Amino acid sequence: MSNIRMRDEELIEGMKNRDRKVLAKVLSLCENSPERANFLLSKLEKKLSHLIGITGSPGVGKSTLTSSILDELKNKNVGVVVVDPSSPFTHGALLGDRIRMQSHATSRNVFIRSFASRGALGGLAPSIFEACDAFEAFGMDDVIIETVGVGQSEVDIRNVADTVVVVLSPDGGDEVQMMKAGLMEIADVFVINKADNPRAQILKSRLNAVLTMGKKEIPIFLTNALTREGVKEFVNALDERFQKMKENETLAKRRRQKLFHHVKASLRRELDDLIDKSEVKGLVMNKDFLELKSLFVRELCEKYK
Ligand SMILES: Nc1nc2c(ncn2[C@@H]2O[C@H](COP(=O)(O)OP(=O)(O)OP(=O)(O)O)[C@@H](O)[C@H]2O)c(=O)[nH]1
Ligand SMILES: [Mg+2]
Repeated sequence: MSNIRMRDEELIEGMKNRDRKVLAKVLSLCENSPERANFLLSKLEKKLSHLIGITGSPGVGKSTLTSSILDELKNKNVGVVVVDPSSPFTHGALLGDRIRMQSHATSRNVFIRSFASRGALGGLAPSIFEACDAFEAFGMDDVIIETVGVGQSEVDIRNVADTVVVVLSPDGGDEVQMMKAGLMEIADVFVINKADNPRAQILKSRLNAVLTMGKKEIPIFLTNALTREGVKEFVNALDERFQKMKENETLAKRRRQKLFHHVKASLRRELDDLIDKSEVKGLVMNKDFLELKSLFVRELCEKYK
């Protein structure tokens, strides 16, 4: 693994020079050839970006909120990953995402990339880890990851982001039911979007009542993503939270957890590839269970000797 191919050198140089075309290529590598991306990215210094996960049910306003966050973060370099849901009922909204975010797409300091999701309800693809590394290597201040659904996939936003923002909206039917179903455990911050809806206040008091039963203190923000009302306050709070996380042990702890899950996802992926390839090559023929198992383990050990 020690030789750097010429092409890799070019990519590394391009990343150092903050060449957006090269970033696009590296992000494609993250998706299609993640182990090569991991290798390349290990050669680059990384900025400690604030990795912000934005999650919540379809249609609560995650993309609109992301757009208004970008408006507030004008002086910062920001990477955005929109997880492309494979679920058919969100396809219309996805087109909307593109149109809404287009105003930012041409901005020099914002880079938006959509990623295919793996879970049926649009969880996170394992290569999200590499994508975050790529944005950090590019020197982004913040990275926003928009994803639909919680706990639907093998890779959870909680294991990727430094801060998980759970967005709720008053027009979603049984939001409080959803909170009980696991959102409370993963939320670091709640946003009740569509605050222009009078029921937003009711949702806030109900959420407050649920939260008082929990152990940790989770702030709630009310926003109108369309008019940007409440967004500045929310963005400032995110910034303050990140500064605090850096000062105390929380960020280091989250990053250790992220690293663990990154390695796990990467090993799983490699083992899967190895097993699939062995089958194609016919290596699985005439071997019994233990022989095959040790063959795969040996192959993987050989690679990392
Ligand atoms: N009234 C009101 N409408 C909003 C607000 N924020 C977003 N919307 C609208 O809600 C709809 C859904 O917004 P999106 O930003 O696409 O929601 P999303 O959560 O990204 O949706 P998915 O990506 O499909 O999960 C759009 O029609 C938005 O214009 C808000 O604060 N108030
Ligand atoms: Mg969206």
